[in-house]
Amino acid sequence: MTKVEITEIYNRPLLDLIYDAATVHRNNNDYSEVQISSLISIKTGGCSEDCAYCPQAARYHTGVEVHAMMKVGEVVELAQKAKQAGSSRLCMGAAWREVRDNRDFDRVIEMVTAVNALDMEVCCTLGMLTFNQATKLKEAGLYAYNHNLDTSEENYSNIITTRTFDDRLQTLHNVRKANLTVCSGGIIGLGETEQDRIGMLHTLSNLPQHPESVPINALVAIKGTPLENQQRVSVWEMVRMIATTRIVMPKTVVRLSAGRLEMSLAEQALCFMAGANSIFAGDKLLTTPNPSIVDDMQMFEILGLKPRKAFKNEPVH
Ligand code: SAM
Ligand code: DTB
Ligand code: SF4
Repeated sequence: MTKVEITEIYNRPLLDLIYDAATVHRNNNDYSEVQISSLISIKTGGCSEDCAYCPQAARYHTGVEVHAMMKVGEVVELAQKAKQAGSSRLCMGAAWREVRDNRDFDRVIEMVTAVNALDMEVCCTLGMLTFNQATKLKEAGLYAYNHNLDTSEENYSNIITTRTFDDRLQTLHNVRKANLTVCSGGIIGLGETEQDRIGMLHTLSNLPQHPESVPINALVAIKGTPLENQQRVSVWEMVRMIATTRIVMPKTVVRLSAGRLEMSLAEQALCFMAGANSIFAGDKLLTTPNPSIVDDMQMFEILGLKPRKAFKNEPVH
Protein backbone atom coordinates (compact mmCIF):
# COMPACT_ATOMS: atom_id res chain seq x y z
CA MET A 1 0.00 0.00 0.00
CA THR A 2 1.04 3.56 -0.62
CA LYS A 3 1.29 6.27 2.03
CA VAL A 4 -1.81 7.88 0.53
CA GLU A 5 -3.76 4.63 0.91
CA ILE A 6 -2.58 4.12 4.49
CA THR A 7 -3.46 7.73 5.31
CA GLU A 8 -6.99 7.19 4.01
CA ILE A 9 -7.36 4.15 6.29
CA TYR A 10 -5.83 5.89 9.32
CA ASN A 11 -8.25 8.83 8.95
CA ARG A 12 -11.48 6.84 8.65
CA PRO A 13 -14.14 7.68 11.25
CA LEU A 14 -13.10 5.68 14.30
CA LEU A 15 -16.05 3.28 14.40
CA ASP A 16 -15.74 2.56 10.68
CA LEU A 17 -12.05 1.95 11.16
CA ILE A 18 -12.61 -0.45 14.05
CA TYR A 19 -15.33 -2.29 12.10
CA ASP A 20 -13.12 -2.56 9.00
CA ALA A 21 -10.14 -3.76 11.03
CA ALA A 22 -12.27 -6.28 12.91
CA THR A 23 -13.53 -7.60 9.57
CA VAL A 24 -10.01 -7.98 8.18
CA HIS A 25 -8.99 -9.67 11.44
CA ARG A 26 -11.86 -12.16 11.35
CA ASN A 27 -11.22 -12.98 7.69
CA ASN A 28 -7.55 -13.67 8.27
CA ASN A 29 -7.01 -14.92 11.80
CA ASP A 30 -8.58 -16.83 14.62
CA TYR A 31 -9.80 -13.75 16.46
CA SER A 32 -10.42 -15.56 19.74
CA GLU A 33 -6.72 -16.26 20.12
CA VAL A 34 -4.28 -13.86 21.73
CA GLN A 35 -0.59 -14.63 21.99
CA ILE A 36 0.95 -14.30 25.42
CA SER A 37 4.58 -13.27 25.33
CA SER A 38 6.86 -12.73 28.32
CA LEU A 39 9.87 -10.48 28.58
CA ILE A 40 13.10 -11.08 30.44
CA SER A 41 15.66 -8.33 30.67
CA ILE A 42 18.84 -10.42 30.49
CA LYS A 43 21.08 -7.36 30.65
CA THR A 44 19.64 -4.18 32.08
CA GLY A 45 20.73 -0.54 31.81
CA GLY A 46 23.97 1.21 30.99
CA CYS A 47 23.27 1.40 27.25
CA SER A 48 25.48 3.64 25.13
CA GLU A 49 22.64 4.79 22.82
CA ASP A 50 20.63 7.99 23.18
CA CYS A 51 17.08 6.77 22.41
CA ALA A 52 15.04 9.63 23.87
CA TYR A 53 12.37 7.34 25.34
CA CYS A 54 14.56 4.77 26.99
CA PRO A 55 15.05 4.24 30.72
CA GLN A 56 18.12 2.12 29.99
CA ALA A 57 20.24 4.73 28.20
CA ALA A 58 23.29 5.37 30.40
CA ARG A 59 23.33 9.11 29.67
CA TYR A 60 19.92 9.81 31.28
CA HIS A 61 19.41 9.69 35.01
CA THR A 62 16.40 7.46 35.26
CA GLY A 63 17.17 5.50 38.40
CA VAL A 64 17.36 2.19 36.51
CA GLU A 65 20.04 0.06 38.12
CA VAL A 66 22.63 -1.45 35.83
CA HIS A 67 22.66 -5.23 36.07
CA ALA A 68 25.31 -7.55 34.73
CA MET A 69 24.12 -10.26 32.42
CA MET A 70 21.85 -12.89 33.99
CA LYS A 71 22.93 -16.50 34.42
CA VAL A 72 21.54 -19.12 32.06
CA GLY A 73 19.93 -21.00 34.97
CA GLU A 74 18.08 -17.90 36.18
CA VAL A 75 16.68 -17.27 32.71
CA VAL A 76 15.50 -20.86 32.34
CA GLU A 77 13.74 -20.68 35.70
CA LEU A 78 11.89 -17.50 34.70
CA ALA A 79 11.06 -19.00 31.32
CA GLN A 80 9.55 -22.07 32.95
CA LYS A 81 7.40 -19.89 35.20
CA ALA A 82 6.25 -17.86 32.20
CA LYS A 83 5.34 -21.04 30.33
CA GLN A 84 3.34 -22.31 33.29
CA ALA A 85 1.48 -19.00 33.36
CA GLY A 86 0.43 -19.50 29.72
CA SER A 87 3.16 -17.79 27.70
CA SER A 88 4.03 -19.36 24.38
CA ARG A 89 6.76 -16.87 23.53
CA LEU A 90 9.70 -15.65 25.52
CA CYS A 91 11.59 -12.52 24.54
CA MET A 92 15.03 -11.85 26.00
CA GLY A 93 16.13 -8.23 25.89
CA ALA A 94 19.56 -6.68 26.32
CA ALA A 95 20.40 -2.98 26.66
CA TRP A 96 22.98 -3.12 23.91
CA ARG A 97 23.62 -0.95 20.88
CA GLU A 98 24.69 -4.06 18.97
CA VAL A 99 25.77 -7.63 19.50
CA ARG A 100 29.49 -8.21 19.83
CA ASP A 101 31.17 -11.55 19.26
CA ASN A 102 32.24 -12.13 22.83
CA ARG A 103 31.44 -14.29 25.85
CA ASP A 104 28.19 -12.44 26.50
CA PHE A 105 26.96 -13.48 23.07
CA ASP A 106 28.04 -17.08 23.77
CA ARG A 107 25.88 -16.93 26.86
CA VAL A 108 22.89 -15.63 24.89
CA ILE A 109 23.35 -18.59 22.54
CA GLU A 110 23.20 -20.91 25.57
CA MET A 111 20.05 -19.18 26.80
CA VAL A 112 18.39 -19.54 23.39
CA THR A 113 19.24 -23.23 23.27
CA ALA A 114 17.89 -23.80 26.78
CA VAL A 115 14.61 -21.91 26.29
CA ASN A 116 14.03 -23.50 22.90
CA ALA A 117 14.18 -26.87 24.65
CA LEU A 118 11.12 -25.77 26.67
CA ASP A 119 9.16 -25.68 23.41
CA MET A 120 8.52 -21.97 23.56
CA GLU A 121 8.97 -19.52 20.70
CA VAL A 122 12.26 -17.88 21.59
CA CYS A 123 12.77 -14.24 20.68
CA CYS A 124 15.69 -11.92 21.34
CA THR A 125 16.09 -8.17 21.16
CA LEU A 126 19.77 -7.33 21.42
CA GLY A 127 20.27 -4.33 19.15
CA MET A 128 22.01 -4.42 15.79
CA LEU A 129 23.09 -7.78 14.39
CA THR A 130 25.26 -8.96 11.53
CA PHE A 131 24.09 -11.73 9.21
CA ASN A 132 26.62 -14.06 10.84
CA GLN A 133 25.29 -13.39 14.31
CA ALA A 134 21.71 -13.82 13.13
CA THR A 135 22.67 -17.18 11.66
CA LYS A 136 24.27 -18.30 14.91
CA LEU A 137 21.10 -17.39 16.79
CA LYS A 138 18.99 -19.24 14.25
CA GLU A 139 21.16 -22.33 14.58
CA ALA A 140 20.76 -22.21 18.37
CA GLY A 141 16.98 -22.37 17.93
CA LEU A 142 15.95 -18.71 17.90
CA TYR A 143 12.48 -18.26 16.40
CA ALA A 144 12.08 -14.49 16.19
CA TYR A 145 14.17 -11.35 16.42
CA ASN A 146 12.70 -8.08 17.68
CA HIS A 147 14.11 -4.89 16.25
CA ASN A 148 11.74 -1.93 16.25
CA LEU A 149 11.76 0.90 13.75
CA ASP A 150 10.11 2.90 16.55
CA THR A 151 9.14 5.86 14.36
CA SER A 152 9.25 7.13 10.78
CA GLU A 153 12.42 7.63 8.81
CA GLU A 154 11.79 11.42 8.86
CA ASN A 155 11.39 11.54 12.64
CA TYR A 156 14.17 9.08 13.47
CA SER A 157 16.94 11.62 14.13
CA ASN A 158 14.67 13.58 16.50
CA ILE A 159 14.48 10.51 18.73
CA ILE A 160 17.82 8.73 18.23
CA THR A 161 21.08 10.18 16.95
CA THR A 162 23.52 7.37 17.75
CA ARG A 163 22.35 5.22 14.81
CA THR A 164 20.28 5.67 11.68
CA PHE A 165 17.02 4.35 10.31
CA ASP A 166 19.09 2.58 7.63
CA ASP A 167 21.04 0.75 10.36
CA ARG A 168 17.71 -0.57 11.62
CA LEU A 169 16.66 -1.70 8.13
CA GLN A 170 20.02 -3.41 7.62
CA THR A 171 19.55 -5.50 10.77
CA LEU A 172 16.01 -6.43 9.70
CA HIS A 173 17.48 -7.53 6.36
CA ASN A 174 20.13 -9.66 8.12
CA VAL A 175 17.49 -11.23 10.33
CA ARG A 176 15.27 -12.11 7.37
CA LYS A 177 18.19 -13.52 5.39
CA ALA A 178 19.02 -15.82 8.32
CA ASN A 179 15.49 -17.19 8.11
CA LEU A 180 14.38 -15.88 11.45
CA THR A 181 10.89 -14.44 11.82
CA VAL A 182 10.79 -10.68 12.12
CA CYS A 183 9.22 -8.70 14.96
CA SER A 184 9.31 -4.97 14.34
CA GLY A 185 7.05 -2.12 15.36
CA GLY A 186 7.21 1.14 17.18
CA ILE A 187 6.10 3.61 19.79
CA ILE A 188 3.38 6.24 19.67
CA GLY A 189 3.39 9.27 21.93
CA LEU A 190 6.96 10.39 21.21
CA GLY A 191 5.70 13.72 19.88
CA GLU A 192 5.52 12.35 16.32
CA THR A 193 2.93 13.51 13.79
CA GLU A 194 0.22 11.27 12.37
CA GLN A 195 2.22 11.24 9.13
CA ASP A 196 5.14 9.76 11.10
CA ARG A 197 2.93 6.93 12.35
CA ILE A 198 1.68 6.33 8.84
CA GLY A 199 5.23 6.52 7.49
CA MET A 200 6.39 3.86 9.94
CA LEU A 201 3.54 1.54 8.94
CA HIS A 202 4.35 2.26 5.30
CA THR A 203 7.96 1.15 5.78
CA LEU A 204 7.00 -1.97 7.75
CA SER A 205 4.34 -3.05 5.30
CA ASN A 206 6.59 -2.46 2.29
CA LEU A 207 9.45 -4.63 3.50
CA PRO A 208 10.00 -7.56 1.10
CA GLN A 209 7.82 -9.59 3.50
CA HIS A 210 5.55 -8.30 6.28
CA PRO A 211 7.02 -8.75 9.76
CA GLU A 212 5.40 -11.77 11.42
CA SER A 213 4.78 -9.57 14.43
CA VAL A 214 4.40 -5.85 14.98
CA PRO A 215 4.45 -4.48 18.52
CA ILE A 216 2.67 -1.17 19.07
CA ASN A 217 3.92 0.51 22.23
CA ALA A 218 2.45 3.55 23.94
CA LEU A 219 5.29 5.63 25.31
CA VAL A 220 5.90 5.05 29.00
CA ALA A 221 7.24 8.51 29.86
CA ILE A 222 10.29 8.02 32.05
CA LYS A 223 11.57 10.65 34.43
CA GLY A 224 15.10 11.67 33.47
CA THR A 225 14.68 11.03 29.73
CA PRO A 226 14.18 13.85 27.20
CA LEU A 227 10.59 12.63 26.76
CA GLU A 228 9.70 12.68 30.46
CA ASN A 229 7.02 15.35 30.00
CA GLN A 230 5.25 13.80 27.04
CA GLN A 231 1.54 13.55 27.52
CA ARG A 232 0.12 10.05 27.59
CA VAL A 233 -1.41 8.98 24.26
CA SER A 234 -5.16 8.66 24.35
CA VAL A 235 -6.67 5.22 23.98
CA TRP A 236 -8.31 6.38 20.75
CA GLU A 237 -4.91 6.95 19.18
CA MET A 238 -3.83 3.49 20.28
CA VAL A 239 -6.96 1.92 18.81
CA ARG A 240 -6.54 3.87 15.58
CA MET A 241 -2.91 2.77 15.25
CA ILE A 242 -3.70 -0.88 15.98
CA ALA A 243 -6.65 -0.93 13.58
CA THR A 244 -4.59 0.61 10.78
CA THR A 245 -1.77 -1.87 11.41
CA ARG A 246 -4.26 -4.74 11.22
CA ILE A 247 -5.71 -3.58 7.89
CA VAL A 248 -2.31 -2.88 6.36
CA MET A 249 -0.81 -6.20 7.50
CA PRO A 250 -3.79 -8.59 7.70
CA LYS A 251 -1.99 -11.74 8.88
CA THR A 252 0.64 -10.19 11.12
CA VAL A 253 0.48 -10.70 14.88
CA VAL A 254 -0.19 -7.21 16.24
CA ARG A 255 0.98 -6.80 19.81
CA LEU A 256 -0.64 -4.38 22.22
CA SER A 257 2.67 -3.77 23.99
CA ALA A 258 3.82 -1.12 26.50
CA GLY A 259 1.10 1.05 28.02
CA ARG A 260 -1.49 -1.55 29.05
CA LEU A 261 -1.16 -0.76 32.73
CA GLU A 262 -2.88 2.59 32.17
CA MET A 263 -5.69 1.05 30.08
CA SER A 264 -8.96 -0.27 31.45
CA LEU A 265 -10.29 -3.68 30.48
CA ALA A 266 -12.84 -2.01 28.19
CA GLU A 267 -10.11 -0.03 26.45
CA GLN A 268 -8.00 -3.13 25.91
CA ALA A 269 -11.10 -4.94 24.62
CA LEU A 270 -11.42 -2.27 21.92
CA CYS A 271 -7.81 -2.92 20.92
CA PHE A 272 -8.51 -6.67 20.58
CA MET A 273 -11.64 -5.86 18.59
CA ALA A 274 -9.51 -3.65 16.33
CA GLY A 275 -7.16 -6.53 15.61
CA ALA A 276 -4.58 -6.73 18.39
CA ASN A 277 -3.81 -10.39 18.99
CA SER A 278 -0.81 -10.44 21.27
CA ILE A 279 0.23 -8.98 24.62
CA PHE A 280 3.20 -8.95 26.91
CA ALA A 281 2.24 -10.62 30.16
CA GLY A 282 3.95 -10.70 33.52
CA ASP A 283 4.15 -7.92 36.05
CA LYS A 284 7.22 -6.33 34.46
CA LEU A 285 8.10 -5.34 30.90
CA LEU A 286 11.86 -4.72 30.80
CA THR A 287 12.12 -2.15 33.59
CA THR A 288 8.57 -0.78 33.98
CA PRO A 289 5.45 -2.38 35.49
CA ASN A 290 2.79 -4.26 33.52
CA PRO A 291 -0.59 -5.74 34.55
CA SER A 292 -0.42 -8.86 36.70
CA ILE A 293 -0.97 -12.26 35.16
CA VAL A 294 -3.99 -12.80 37.43
CA ASP A 295 -5.67 -9.67 36.07
CA ASP A 296 -4.81 -10.68 32.51
CA MET A 297 -6.24 -14.17 32.97
CA GLN A 298 -9.41 -12.63 34.30
CA MET A 299 -9.50 -10.36 31.26
CA PHE A 300 -9.15 -13.37 28.92
CA GLU A 301 -11.99 -15.07 30.78
CA ILE A 302 -14.30 -12.06 30.58
CA LEU A 303 -13.57 -11.40 26.90
CA GLY A 304 -13.65 -15.06 25.86
CA LEU A 305 -10.06 -15.03 24.62
CA LYS A 306 -7.72 -17.97 24.65
CA PRO A 307 -3.91 -18.07 24.64
CA ARG A 308 -2.42 -18.90 21.26
CA LYS A 309 -0.25 -22.01 21.12
CA ALA A 310 3.44 -21.82 20.27
CA PHE A 311 4.52 -22.28 16.63
CA LYS A 312 0.96 -21.82 15.39
CA ASN A 313 2.04 -20.96 11.85
CA GLU A 314 4.61 -23.68 11.47
CA PRO A 315 3.32 -26.54 9.30
CA VAL A 316 5.60 -29.07 10.95
CA HIS A 317 7.21 -28.63 14.26
N1 SAM B 1 18.56 -2.37 22.83
C1 SAM B 1 17.78 -3.05 21.88
C2 SAM B 1 17.17 -2.14 20.84
O1 SAM B 1 17.07 -0.94 21.09
O2 SAM B 1 16.78 -2.64 19.79
C3 SAM B 1 16.67 -3.89 22.49
C4 SAM B 1 15.93 -3.40 23.71
S1 SAM B 1 14.97 -1.90 23.52
C5 SAM B 1 14.57 -1.54 25.20
C6 SAM B 1 13.47 -2.54 22.79
C7 SAM B 1 12.34 -1.59 22.51
O3 SAM B 1 11.69 -1.22 23.71
C8 SAM B 1 12.62 -0.28 21.84
O4 SAM B 1 12.84 -0.40 20.46
C9 SAM B 1 11.34 0.49 22.12
O5 SAM B 1 10.39 0.24 21.11
C10 SAM B 1 10.85 -0.14 23.43
N2 SAM B 1 10.87 0.84 24.53
C11 SAM B 1 11.94 1.21 25.26
N3 SAM B 1 11.60 2.15 26.17
C12 SAM B 1 10.28 2.38 26.02
C13 SAM B 1 9.35 3.27 26.66
N4 SAM B 1 9.74 4.09 27.62
N5 SAM B 1 8.07 3.25 26.26
C14 SAM B 1 7.68 2.40 25.27
N6 SAM B 1 8.51 1.56 24.63
C15 SAM B 1 9.80 1.56 24.98
C1 DTB C 1 8.61 -3.99 22.39
O1 DTB C 1 8.16 -3.53 21.33
N1 DTB C 1 8.29 -3.53 23.59
C2 DTB C 1 8.99 -4.26 24.64
C3 DTB C 1 9.80 -5.31 23.82
N2 DTB C 1 9.48 -4.98 22.47
C4 DTB C 1 11.25 -5.45 24.02
C5 DTB C 1 9.74 -3.40 25.55
C6 DTB C 1 8.90 -2.29 26.18
C7 DTB C 1 9.76 -1.57 27.15
C8 DTB C 1 9.01 -0.55 27.95
C9 DTB C 1 9.91 0.16 28.90
C10 DTB C 1 10.60 -0.72 29.91
O2 DTB C 1 9.94 -1.56 30.56
O3 DTB C 1 11.80 -0.57 30.10
FE1 SF4 D 1 19.77 1.10 24.34
FE2 SF4 D 1 17.77 -0.19 23.14
FE3 SF4 D 1 17.29 1.59 25.13
FE4 SF4 D 1 18.10 2.46 22.77
S1 SF4 D 1 16.18 1.38 23.19
S2 SF4 D 1 18.92 3.11 24.77
S3 SF4 D 1 19.50 0.81 22.12
S4 SF4 D 1 18.36 -0.34 25.31
